[in-house]
Parts: sequence; structure tokens; C-alpha cells
Amino acid sequence: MVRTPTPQDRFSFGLWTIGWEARDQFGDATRPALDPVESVHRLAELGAAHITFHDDDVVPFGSDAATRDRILDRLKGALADTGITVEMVTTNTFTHPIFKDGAFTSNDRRVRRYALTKILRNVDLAAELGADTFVMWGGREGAEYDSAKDLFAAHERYAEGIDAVAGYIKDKHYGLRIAIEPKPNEPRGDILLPTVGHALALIAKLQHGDIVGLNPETGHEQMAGLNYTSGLAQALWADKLFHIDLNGQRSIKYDQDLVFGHGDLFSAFATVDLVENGFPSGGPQYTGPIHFDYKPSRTENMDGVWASAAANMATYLILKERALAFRADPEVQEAMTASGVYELAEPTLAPGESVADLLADPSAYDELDVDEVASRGFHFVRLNQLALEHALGARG
Ligand code: GLT
Ligand code: MN
Ligand code: MN
Repeated sequence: MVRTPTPQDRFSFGLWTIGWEARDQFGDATRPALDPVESVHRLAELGAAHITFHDDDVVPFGSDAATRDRILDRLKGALADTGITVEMVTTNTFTHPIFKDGAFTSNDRRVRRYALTKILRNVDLAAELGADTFVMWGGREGAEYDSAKDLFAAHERYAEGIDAVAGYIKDKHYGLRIAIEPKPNEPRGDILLPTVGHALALIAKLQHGDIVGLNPETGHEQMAGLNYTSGLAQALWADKLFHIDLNGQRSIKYDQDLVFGHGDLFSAFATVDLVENGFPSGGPQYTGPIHFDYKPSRTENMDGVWASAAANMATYLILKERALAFRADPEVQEAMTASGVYELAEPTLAPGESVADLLADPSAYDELDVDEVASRGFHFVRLNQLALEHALGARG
């Protein structure tokens, strides 16, 4: 029996997810446009706590100021009526043809200046609506051809753009942090900042990197054949996990944006285990919204849209229950001890010990019985089987 989500579960959805009309490269829309006000009400009924959106998801591109104000007033009314809050806002710098060669990294400076202005205006909206996080997904920042970009200049312009926005947030004293969302490819042949690690490396060079972190998406890391949970872990270790986009992806192929858990289910279990239980040795833990960035499959009608939204939350709650039981199980704790999981938290050098002390310690090297040490079994398979049995609900 899956329990019903409540706002305490911190579930959040992008308006572009349930609102996707299912138009793809090969076919027309299979569903009608959805009024954001209806989405807010339906998500509230399903037990979600928050919404997120791109500027253009709410206010159509090119709207005049009066239209914008009228639309935003309606949305604010729906938020007030339901208690749903806006936790994250992001900017669409990929749909309009002006962005066909990117936004911050377009070869055309006029486009870069237009994109920066569009983003700064949207920062004002994000702050006005009380969001905590401002996501930047640079989907069009990239190229199909290696000769198309001066890649040194592209990284310079990318950093310049992010720093300009971060500096603006600080000048305005907005309570916002920027979260970069990596993706390896699609819609560009190759996208800049393709993985969590690439984005972390860019952040380290920023002037205002203290308020810039990550918004890793499950499927985007998996499109690159990477382990999503490992990516979350490194971002946490770096104190940079500002936001998450959960969804499902079945192996290295186009971006599927399936329901969370409908891709690599066992990996989804590991993700929930990390988010809910943290690292075995403690350390930083993710406490932000549980945000789903998925697309209801093109085969679904509107009933299927709402069923798939509920499915994300149900899957998360099931995996949460299983992950809590996994870590609480004394047999698992004993298996983790046998596997040396807790040993890794002990520093390799003793307190106050220098590398000179290590080099002078015969027990560390000359006298170590390497064959005896090498004969240790780590029993990771047993531990993994326990994880699997918990994930499948075969253990209490
Ligand atoms: C787009 C993309 C998502 C990003 C959105 C944020 S835009 O829908 O596919 O992964 O999270 O800009
Ligand atoms: Mn995606
Ligand atoms: Mn995403």
C-alpha cells in the first residue's frame, strides 16, 4: 500500500512536465495545452508542495507588460488558494530560433546580450515569487561541429554570463542560488558542461561561485553512461547540491525523461537511499525539494498525465520506505561492517601523522603482509543482494 503524498514530502514539479503537449521531432502534439492555474490545482490535489517553471511556461514569449501582469496575477491567485509555492524558476533560452546557436555562448554577441537580459528579468520574477533556486540548463550551449566554436572563448563567455547573473543576485540581495544543470547532448550534438564534474570545475573558476551549485538530472548523467548517485555524492561533498531533477532513463540513448524509477530502478533506490539516509559516515545531506523533471509519455491522455505525476511521487515514497528499512536492518549494518564501509571514514594518516612519519613506519609497507591483506573478501555482493532484497520489499 502506497501512502498518499503530503506537502511535508516536499514534492515539486516543473509546469513544463505535466504541461508537455507531447510534440516530438516525428509527430504533432497528442495533448492540449494545459492552463498553469489548472496544473497548480491538480498538483495540490495530488499532494505536491511546489511548482517550478520557465518564464515562457507561464508568460508566452513576447507578451506585453499588461498581459504578463494579468497572467502572473492569476498564477499568484492559484498559489494563494492552494498553498503551493514556487521553489525554483528557470529561463527558456532554447526554444526561440534566436537561441539556435546558444544563449551565453552564441557566436553572435547580440544574442548573448539578449539572453543575459532575458535571464536577469527572470531573476527578478524568481525573487518576487520567493523562489530559492534559479536553474540554468544550457541546452543550446554547444555545437554539432568542432570547427564551429572557439571553445576557450565559449567557456569564457559561459563563465561571464553566470557570474553576471550571480553578481546581480548579490547586488539585489535576493535570496537565490544558481543551480547549473548538466547534460551531455540533445538538442546540441555536444553540450558544454556535459556532466556534474564538468560543471563543478567551471564553478571553481567563477568570481561568484559561492552562490552557484548544481541541479543534476537522473537521465542526463545516465545518457553519458554515468552513475547519477555518484554525481549527487560528489556535488554533496563539494557543498554544491542545490537542487535535483529526478526522472527515469533506460541506458545511453535520447533523453527519455521517464517517470522516476521507470528507468534504472535499482539506481533509483540508491539515489533515494543517499537523499533520505545520507552517507554512512554522516556528512552533508540534501534537504531541498524532491523535484521531478519528467515527460508524461506521448501515448498518454490527460488522465495518464495526472496518473504519471502521481507515479513519480508513489515510486519515491516506496523507495524511501525501502531505503529506510535497508539502513535500519541490523543484518545490513553487520554486512556493511564486514564490507569495510564504515572503515573508509577513518583518515589514512593518523591525527598529527605526517607523510614522513608514514614513510618511516615499517608496518605500513616493508613489514606489511600484502598477501594476507589481499586475501580479504569485501563481501560487496552479499551487501548488494541485501540492498536488492530490501528494494524489492522481500525484507521487512
Ligand atoms: C528542459 C530540459 C530540462 C531542464 C529544464 C530547465 S528545460 O525541459 O529538458 O532537463 O531541467 O531549464
Ligand atoms: Mn531530461
Ligand atoms: Mn531537467
